Amino acid sequence: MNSSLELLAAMLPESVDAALIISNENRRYFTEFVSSLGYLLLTREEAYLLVDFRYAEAAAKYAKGCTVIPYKLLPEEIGRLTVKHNIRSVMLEGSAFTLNDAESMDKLLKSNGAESIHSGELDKLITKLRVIKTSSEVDKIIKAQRITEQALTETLRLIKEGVTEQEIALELEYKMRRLGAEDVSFELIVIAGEKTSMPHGTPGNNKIKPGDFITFDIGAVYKGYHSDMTRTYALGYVSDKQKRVYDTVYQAQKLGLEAVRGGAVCGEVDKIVRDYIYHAGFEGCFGHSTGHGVGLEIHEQPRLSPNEKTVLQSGMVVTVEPGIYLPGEFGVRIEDMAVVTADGCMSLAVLPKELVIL
Ligand SMILES: [Mn+2]
Repeated sequence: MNSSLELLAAMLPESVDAALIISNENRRYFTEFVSSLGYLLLTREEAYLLVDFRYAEAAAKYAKGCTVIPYKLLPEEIGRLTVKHNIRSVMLEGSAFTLNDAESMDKLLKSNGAESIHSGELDKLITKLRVIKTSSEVDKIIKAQRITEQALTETLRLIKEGVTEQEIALELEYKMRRLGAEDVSFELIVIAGEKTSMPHGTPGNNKIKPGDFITFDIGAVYKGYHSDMTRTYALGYVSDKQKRVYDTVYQAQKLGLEAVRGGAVCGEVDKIVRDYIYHAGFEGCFGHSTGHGVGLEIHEQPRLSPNEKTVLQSGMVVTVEPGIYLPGEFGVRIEDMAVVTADGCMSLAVLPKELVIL
């Protein structure tokens, strides 16, 4: 077993003999093996990765810390391992099973004398491990971030009046992949003008014109790890109101990063950012959370949202991304990722955040 599997095995409650992990992200987290299907069965003594013919050769070569078993009939292998390790109870990864799959797994385990547990506890144990990033995980997130920043820097040179949001988004994605990204973190958000008031607007044929804000909410995936960043630029000139909104978001984002540190409560970080925006005269114009964890998934624990009681710990990676959105006019969002340390945080972005007029 490798260290992450050993940690999880040690966390299993006494009443439980095994855990069954089936989500792509968690199989990858524990074995480093990438596949679209597979069953990771963990007992206290041993970890097994059950894969079908498509992944048999690759898994034997690349999966870490587990015994790879290629299966023809899954029930036979599960049955054999249940008997071999005298498994009486198995925790299922509740968030990954559909109702139908859980029902079949319950039946299969029951026919081998084992009961399945759907308490959600396994998911909580895995989250507890994944929420604290190792230095090698942080390195991958930083690499994904650098790819994003370089692609954006190169793409900014192409921005001029008349270029469409979609053209810019395509260019960005192409550049990210050329720079080594295996994917984009999500459908890239490149929106301009009035559309910037929609936090998750999608790029279209809208042509960029002078006086527009252009919002980039973008990220790349590197070795499974995501990056997430938002910058808002202007073309040609800005109005006084645009400038005031930008400055407010800029200050709020700075305050948020200053509040992120080991021991801080997530909801309190959110409150500092939100209060600042509301007191600046924009109450009701910031309707989403201040931030979220990032890693093998783009949105992970912890959440920097109102009243969230989770306490930040060293090694967590979170975004800080306040925004102000004025429907029918424009919006501004600024977002960085930061890794939490004992007495503060280290921002993972190097691109400046002061208002840039292209
Ligand atoms: Mn984000």
